[in-house]
Amino acid sequence: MAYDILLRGAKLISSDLDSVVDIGIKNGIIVEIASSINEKADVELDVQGKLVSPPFVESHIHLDSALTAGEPRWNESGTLFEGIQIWGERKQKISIDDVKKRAIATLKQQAEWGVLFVRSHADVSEQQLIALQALLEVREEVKDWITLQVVAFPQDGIYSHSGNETLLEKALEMGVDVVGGIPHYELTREDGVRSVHRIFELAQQYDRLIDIHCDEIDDDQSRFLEVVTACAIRSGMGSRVTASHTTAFGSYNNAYAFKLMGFLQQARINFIANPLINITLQGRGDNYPKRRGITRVKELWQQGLNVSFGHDCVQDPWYVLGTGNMLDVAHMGVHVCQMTGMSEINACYDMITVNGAKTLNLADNDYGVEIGKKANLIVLDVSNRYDAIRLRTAPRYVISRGNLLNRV
Ligand code: 17E
Ligand code: FE2
Repeated sequence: MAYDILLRGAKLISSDLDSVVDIGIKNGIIVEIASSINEKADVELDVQGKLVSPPFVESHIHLDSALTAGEPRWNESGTLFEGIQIWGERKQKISIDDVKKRAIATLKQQAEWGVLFVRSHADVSEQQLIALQALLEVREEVKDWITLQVVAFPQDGIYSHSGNETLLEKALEMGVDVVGGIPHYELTREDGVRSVHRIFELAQQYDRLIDIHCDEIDDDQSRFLEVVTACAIRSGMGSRVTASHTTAFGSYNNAYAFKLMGFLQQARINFIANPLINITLQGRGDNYPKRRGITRVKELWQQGLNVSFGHDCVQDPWYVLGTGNMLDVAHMGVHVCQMTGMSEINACYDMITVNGAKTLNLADNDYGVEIGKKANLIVLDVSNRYDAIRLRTAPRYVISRGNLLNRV
């Protein structure tokens, strides 16, 4: 059998230091992995011991606001709340075309960096649901080369404005993959609790995943994670549930945090930390010492819970930098979470690959460099995860569904 693509001399992430393999791809599937393949192929890539990895997974980004930094004005305070205000002004002027252009430009940038699976939030607290409509159209338009999951994200809260709860349900009817929320930004603690219950109700009614912006604040009294945890335990939704940001977890006292860890062990929910943005956004009200504003990534990982890293933003009112390169995210994660041990650095790489795939609940045959799975993989110009994070270079090759996307 002639292969469509043959990779020669591939260093698989899972293998020990010096062994390399050949990988045969046919009709979009990895059909053979062996120490030496003698078949011919339309495209032969001699990768000379370079690292072959499953693609990067962007588990948390806001594509609707991407590439709007400075519009209509710069976020001078650098806080979450000024960001929400500025986006509130910018979203008065969005159109389907505007959102689609920026989202697709960002997705192309991401694919060049080897990202082939993305979960994006779409703000559904705008009356006409333009951002949502646009991202649902984008999901369809890009599906041959990148998988996009869309989260219905009520940026301004569900109960803070009348009509927002209805908009959230409408988003479910329109076909979002995931239900979101923002309990720490509801008007009262009670509203926040109620919003979490409502999100679980909707997720079960419509059979969708959950990903809640949860406790993204420095307030050590912001405790919606325990509500999410309780709902996850009682509903049995566990791994279909994600708590994003949870930065307040970094401010909780240890007695409370340890108790919560025990409950999290039962709940088995996923966590997403966004180190690039939360190191800049949080701690703005602090004098010195200044908090890092990140959830307890290392401890969650040590407890065997699933944690992934997201970019959150690429050039928007909350984070003006950003390129789409997940290795930048992992690099910042190593610093902010102080995960500099070798196994910790490797774990940070997993947080932008396999752990993200788990958070997204990807189908088993979509992800992983194994025989019989879809041919989604990247070749990095390094031979291990440590150098990948240290150097953060663009992939040499990106293969999506058996197609070679770039050839630098
Ligand atoms: N909205 C929000 O509530 N939090 C964020 N980090 C971003 C948008 C980017
Ligand atoms: Fe976010």
